[in-house]
Formats: sequence, structure tokens, C-alpha cells
Amino acid sequence: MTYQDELDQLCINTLRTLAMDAVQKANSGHPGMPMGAAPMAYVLWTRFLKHNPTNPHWPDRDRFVLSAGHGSMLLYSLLHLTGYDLPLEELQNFRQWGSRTAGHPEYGLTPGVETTTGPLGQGFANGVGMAIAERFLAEYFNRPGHTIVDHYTYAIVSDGDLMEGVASEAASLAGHLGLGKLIYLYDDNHISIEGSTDLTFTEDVGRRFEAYGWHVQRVNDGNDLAAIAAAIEAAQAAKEQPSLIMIRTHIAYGSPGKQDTAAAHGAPLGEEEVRRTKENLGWPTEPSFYIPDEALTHFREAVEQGRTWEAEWQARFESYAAEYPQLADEWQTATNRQLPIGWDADLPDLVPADGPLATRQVSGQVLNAIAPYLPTLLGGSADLAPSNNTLLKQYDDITSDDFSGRNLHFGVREHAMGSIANGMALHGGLIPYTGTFLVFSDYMRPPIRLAAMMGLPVIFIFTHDCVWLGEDGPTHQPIEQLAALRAIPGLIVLRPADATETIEAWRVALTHRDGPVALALTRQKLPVLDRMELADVGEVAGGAYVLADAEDEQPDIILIATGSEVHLALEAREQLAEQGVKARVVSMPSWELFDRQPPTYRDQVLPPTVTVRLAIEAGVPQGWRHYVGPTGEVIGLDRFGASAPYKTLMEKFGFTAENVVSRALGLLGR
Ligand SMILES: Cc1ncc(C[n+]2csc(CCOP(=O)(O)OP(=O)(O)O)c2C)c(N)n1
Repeated sequence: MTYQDELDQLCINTLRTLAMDAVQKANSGHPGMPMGAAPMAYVLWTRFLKHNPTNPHWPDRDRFVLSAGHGSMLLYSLLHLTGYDLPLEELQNFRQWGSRTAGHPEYGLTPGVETTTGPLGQGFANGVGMAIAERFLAEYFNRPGHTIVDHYTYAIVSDGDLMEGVASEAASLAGHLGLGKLIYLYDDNHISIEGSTDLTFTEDVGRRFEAYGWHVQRVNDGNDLAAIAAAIEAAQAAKEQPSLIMIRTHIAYGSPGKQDTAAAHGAPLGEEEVRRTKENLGWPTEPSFYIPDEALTHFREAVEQGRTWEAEWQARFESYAAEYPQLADEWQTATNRQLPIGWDADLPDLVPADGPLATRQVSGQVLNAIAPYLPTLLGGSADLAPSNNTLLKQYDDITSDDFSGRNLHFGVREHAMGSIANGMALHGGLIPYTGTFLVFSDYMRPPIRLAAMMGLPVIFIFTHDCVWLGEDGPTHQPIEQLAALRAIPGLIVLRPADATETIEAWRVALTHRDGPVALALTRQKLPVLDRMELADVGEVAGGAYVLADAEDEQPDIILIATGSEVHLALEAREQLAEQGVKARVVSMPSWELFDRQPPTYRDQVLPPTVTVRLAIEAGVPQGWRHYVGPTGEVIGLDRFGASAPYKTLMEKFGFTAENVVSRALGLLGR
């Protein structure tokens, strides 16, 4: 063995033993994966990964995603060893309250963690979004002789990742787009929780990925560093295809009793087995968390190297900024998650005579009005662009040969679309949006949840927002989806009532830069409300506002509605007035925004003294009790919809002004 070979082994065994020790100390976690994948991680992180441990946010760093997030100790060890701000004590506090070493990697908690992983397949698809972002930004910003965007996206993916459907969706799109700078290392250890992958996963993964258009290589020995390095080089050279390097590894490598067993997947090896494994690896059994000086020194070379890389990039950026000051400004604005001044200059101003208009149509107008001002606004739909009105009409499509367009076509892949959009947001520099029908938000729930958890500024456009989409019938009619989205902490859901509210909803979506927003938009046309007569729209950002009121007097009843049902409430209000009932109509496009307002504001909109309240929304009533109180009622839908023209449905389901009036009178005891 040469000195280098010995040093390599020392470093790799440091990764293995840190994982074993941390999991043992926490008495919980996943030691097997880090032990088997340590060599590939070592090669990638010490010979290829372009990163700067002292500035994890350097924009042109290579991205590294540990998609098999249960192997988190592998990542934490790499971060600590290469010099990120993650002291050894954090590794010793693995999985404990208040530590930065959570069970699975969490974005924003641990410096150097690029995305929250753990739900298998998500990291895989996030990486595809990062690679799309890199290519798009390179196309937009780079100039001859001035390359400021140029990096790889790497991931370690596991059997579980590749079994998940979302990975297949994302892989298919990545292959289609020819994302040559996407390089995935597959920890092919033949073991998952229930045992051998022979139980469920016997397809030829390599050929599957070849069929997707990926460049596929096989490394038969996961400890063969030279072979792994050669494969990464070959993957880099395959410039027009994403790469999968299938590396045959052994879970819990080095453990005499647990290697190649499912027992090593998600439980500590046990004190005795840890000792035997260390002996087997030629490692001192004491102390635990032992890091040999030579290993640390070698890993820490990343600090100086990283500083140099970033300094070189900074110099390149300065000469770029000197030559292209405008572009450099745009770059700064985009990467700081800011909006350029004047981005809203061309927002439409719509009046009743422009209507009736479906809110999805207005949303399309907004998108097209802001796109020229927001060059890094990038998104598309899962094959429903004509219905979702998500197309940027003045721009071309993104294709494998040409990333200068602005329209992404996700194909019928909602789940991956959400995860890819998250990856685009995580990469930074982009304002990502997606489009599909509201009912299919169910297909996107995992990434929406993660976007909320990570505080990502992704805009999820959902059209066909309730049963009134009509003839397509109950499979396409959302009933419980609004409630389900509202249940996600940190997600802002907006269901605007007309054109003006839609424009304001978009304003909220674009200025809300630290979390995701879901827009629920109608298929059917709605009148454009007369803002000369009704309240000004400025309060959409407040979540709810008084749209029409009982002039200067305490109302007898408050009608609260969202979206299309606001029009019903307005109609009912007029009919009630004829019967001497003073009704206030509150338009409530967003619960979440309303809940954030100070009590004084909320009490102005929903005065505690007015306890007779009726909420109207074409969806499950769940949650509305909170706003109507114990003496209020809800006109909602506790059943699935039906296939019929929407006006018929409105009548059959009791969404008529007459029914609202009669329910209101009932509540008032008249
Ligand atoms: C979506 C999702 N389903 C289930 C799990 C629970 N889980 C964690 S790891 C794993 C499979 C482990 O197999 P593999 O990916 O091969 O990891 P290894 O055993 O090699 O560590 C499962 C089912 C999860 N994390 N995410």
C-alpha cells in the first residue's frame, strides 16, 4: 500500500466509524449506508466536489444531495471533516433536541445541507431541478469568455430512491432534457429494510436508466477508488446525458456480524459489534469519535481549496460585472431572492367591463405581464398549460438543445414537477412555478410539504379549483384539497374571487420570498367586481377583508366566502337587504394570511360581537368552524361532486343565492 492508499483508507474508515459511533451513542439511526457508501463519498468529496466549506452559499458551488437521507451521518461527517461550521460536538449530539444533526438532513438547519431529504426519491428529483436551474442560468447569464455559472449536481441515491415513482418521473425528464451535468452515484447494496432487494426490486436498473437516455456505468467494487474516480470522470465527459454510476457496495461494510444484512440498515450495530467492526477495520476501539490527525488534515484541505475556488470565481464575476453591469445586477437581484424595481409595471388593471373572466385567465395575463421583468421566472405545467394558463407566450420552450426559452414542459409528472420546482428554488436564482389542476395537488403533496418545511419560494398554480369545473365529474373535482393544503404548516393558500383579487394574489405570491404559495383558480368565468362600489382590494394581503357592508351599522350576519362563492354571497346580501337583513360580505382569499394579522385587524373584519355567521365554500367544511364560531354555519360539500354542467351542480348542491338567503334567515331565526 502506498502512503496515499493508507491515507485514503484512514479517511474512509473515519467516515465509517463516526457513523457507527454517532448512531450507537444516539441509540438510533442508520449506520449501514454510510459504512458502505463511504468510499464513493470520499472520492467525490475529496477529488471532485467544488465547494467552499467556509461559504456554503457560494452560488457556483457544485451541489451535493444525499438523497438517501437516512444515511445522514455520512453527510454530517463529511461536513465536519471538510471544515463546515459543524463541530464534532454536533456529531456527538446526533438526533438530539437542539442539535444541528437531525435524524435526516434538514435544509437551513445544518450548514452545507442543500436540501431536506428522507422521503425517498425527493432528493433525486430535487437534484434534477438543481441541474435544470444550473443550465438555465448558465444560458441566461454566461457570456463568451465570462463563465459565472458552471457546476455539477451530484447525488448519492439508494435502492429506495430508485424504487420510488417520483425518481422515475424525474429521471425520465432529466434524460429527455439531456442534463449532462447531473451525476448520480447509486449505492447499490442490494439491501433495504425488509431484507434483500430480491424481494421486490429485480428489474435491470441500468437498462431502465439507459432507456431514459442516461449514461450508465457500473462499478463492481464499491471500495475501488480508482474505478469510482474514473467513472465520475467519464460521467463528466458525457456532456449531453445525465449519469448514473451504479456502484456495488455492501451495507455496513466491515462489520463481521452485520455486513450485507438488513439489520444494519436502521439500528445501531450494538456496542459489541461496534468493537468487533473497529478491530476488523484495524481501528482503535477507544476513544469513540476518533479522528486521526492525518485524516482530518487531508479532509480539511477542502477549506483552502474552497476559498481559492470561490476567490477565482469572484474575480471572474468582477470582470463580468465590469463588462456586463446590467446582467451582474440582475444576477445579484435574482440570487438574493429580490424582485427588480418596476417588476409590476405592466400588471393589468381590470374593470367590470373587461369581464367576465376566469381567475385562471387573469393569472395567465399576470404571468405574461411580469415575465419580461423577471428573467429568471421559470416554470410550466404538467401537460395542462393551455388549461392552467401558465404559458409565457412571448417565449420559446426549453428543449434539450436549447435552454434559452422560458417554458418548461414537465409532462404528466406532477410529483416530480413539485420536487423539481423545489430543486430549482433550492439552487437559487430562480422564481419557480408549477401548474396543474387543484385535484392533482394530491399527486404533489410530498414536495409541497417539503417546500413548506424548507421555506422555499415556489409558486404552485392550481386551476379548476372546485366542483364548478363541471362536466369532468367527481374524479376531477376537488373537494377536500383546499382543506388538505391549508393543513400544511407554512403554506399560503390563496383562492381569489375575481380578477383584481387574482392580481393581488400574484403580488402576494411574488413578494412572499420565504415560503411556498398555492393559488387556487377557477376554470369558469366570474364577473370582475366593481371596486368603485365595493371595497378596495388592497387587503388581499391581509387574508380577508370586508367587501360589502351594512352601511355604518352593526351587521345582523356576516357571510364569509372565498373564490367563486364570494359572488354568491354578494347576491345573497342584496336579497337579504330586501328583507331588511343587514349582511356583511367578507371575502377571505387566504386563511393563513388572515391568521397572521393582529387581533385588531381580525376583529374589524369579523367583529366578535357579530356571532351570526355563514361561510360559503365549495369544498369540505372542515376548518370553517374556526371562523364561523359555535353559532355559525357552513355551506360546503361533504360529498364528492358529480358530472354535469356547473350551473346544474350549483343548484343541486345548494350553492344558490336563494339557499344562502334561506340558511341565513334560518340562522337569524326568521
Ligand atoms: C417515501 C419513503 N418511504 C419509506 C421510507 C422509509 N425508509 C427509509 S430507508 C428505506 C429503504 C431502505 O433501503 P435503501 O434505500 O436501499 O437504503 P439502505 O438499506 O441501503 O440504507 C425505507 C423504506 C422513506 N424514508 N421514504
